[in-house]
Amino acid sequence: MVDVRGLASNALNGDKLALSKLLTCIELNPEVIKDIADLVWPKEHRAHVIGVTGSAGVGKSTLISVLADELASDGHLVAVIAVDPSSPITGGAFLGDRVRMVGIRRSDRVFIRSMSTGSEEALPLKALLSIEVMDALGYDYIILETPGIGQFNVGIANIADTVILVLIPGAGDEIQALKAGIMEVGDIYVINKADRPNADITFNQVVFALGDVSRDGWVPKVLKVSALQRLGIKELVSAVGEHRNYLISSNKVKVKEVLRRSLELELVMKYKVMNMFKETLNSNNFIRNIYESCVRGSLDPITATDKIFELMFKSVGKIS
Ligand SMILES: Nc1nc2c(ncn2[C@@H]2O[C@H](COP(=O)(O)OP(=O)(O)O)[C@@H](O)[C@H]2O)c(=O)[nH]1
Ligand SMILES: [Mg+2]
Repeated sequence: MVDVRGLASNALNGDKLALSKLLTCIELNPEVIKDIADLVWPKEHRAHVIGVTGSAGVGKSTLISVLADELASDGHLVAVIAVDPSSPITGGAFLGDRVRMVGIRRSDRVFIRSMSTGSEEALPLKALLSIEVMDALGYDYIILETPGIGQFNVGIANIADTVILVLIPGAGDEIQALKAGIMEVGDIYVINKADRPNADITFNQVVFALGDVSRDGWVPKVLKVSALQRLGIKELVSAVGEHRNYLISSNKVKVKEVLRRSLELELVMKYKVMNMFKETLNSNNFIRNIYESCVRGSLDPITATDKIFELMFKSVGKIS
């Protein structure tokens, strides 16, 4: 048995290895949160969550690495959660405990966590719970790298306080194709790899595509950056700061927090109901029979679900 409380209290004292192990425990079994809730559950939201999204290869990992380093050099504690398995800053499966720190100078203020194990479906829940725990541990910024495809990306606007959408020179076609989706999601648009030709063209295309859009008083920012050459990073940090100030002054920080928590609760409920279902499927013959009738086609799935829920929640009522 892992001493989860011990790990949590060591993590609270700044022990990164303990934090890493704690997050692994939570990933394997989110139920352990119950054992440490009094220690790590944030009473109030402090950390600023930055979501960084964009297609594979646009330089998200590289950008996050320099952004984290820049924030750390300003004295902030920064945690990075990369849900991209191919992420070079975490080295993917090469690292035993999947933790590494970037940079050399400010490395002790940056904690990196790669989340590539398990089903993609479970990733948002794991990422959210990890965010909550790291928030409680006093991290000022939590940066989330998400691949630009798949379902996870859709939820990023709900999870992050500030969404950075990364594009590269020549992304004009992509902007056209995904115009509605892409242009709705970002608070800050970064044209990365601006050391390459045609960055200005793409910059103008993004500015044009955004038009005069203002979302509740926030006008999305468009920046040219070269993560590789560390150009435009300070401007990016100030843009994040401006967006953060905007969220605070317009009281939207609370709104985002409520969105995040409500998504979290929803995901936990789904997780627990599915687990309960899998358990009872093995142990309860009535439920097994309903399931069999449904998969064989003699019972419709809605009626089957109603019947299964009735039995499942009846047995829950008896236990508690
Ligand atoms: N020229 C140039 N290459 C970059 C820049 N940022 C990242 N790259 C390169 O782009 C490739 C993909 O970067 P990566 O950070 O893994 O992209 P990700 O898939 O979006 O996380 C790597 O070879 C990086 O070195 C940049 O600003 N300029
Ligand atoms: Mg990456």
